[in-house]
Amino acid sequence: VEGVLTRKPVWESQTKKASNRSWDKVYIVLRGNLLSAYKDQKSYNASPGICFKNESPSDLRGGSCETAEDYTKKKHVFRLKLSGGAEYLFQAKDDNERSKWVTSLAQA
Ligand code: I3P
Repeated sequence: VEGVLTRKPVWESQTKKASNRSWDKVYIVLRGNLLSAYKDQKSYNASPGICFKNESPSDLRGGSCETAEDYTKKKHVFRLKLSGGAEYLFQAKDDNERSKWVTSLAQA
């Protein structure tokens, strides 16, 4: 599963708010339990080992993913929580795309 999403880091860990809280357009790739972000699809195709801002891929095991009904500033937003406490908001292009991502990420 892969595609363009807009992403905002919210929590870095259970107790630490993310310092960079701005929305970034990223190319997201889910492979097995690992979720990686890339600058764009071209960058992913050219160098799949080099992630957006040199981030490490996120292990989704033990995490959770659901629509973010409480976040009302943007539409089609969902929330991803990782087992270590990190949390992100993602914006999909429509509700259908959001459903697909939430289903895939919740299962990973
Ligand atoms: C952030 C940016 C985000 C905003 C966030 C700001 O500033 O404006 O869009 O989140 O608010 O800190 P910057 O671009 O300077 O990093 P929202 O879009 O959700 O409002 P926050 O700190 O309240 O999360």
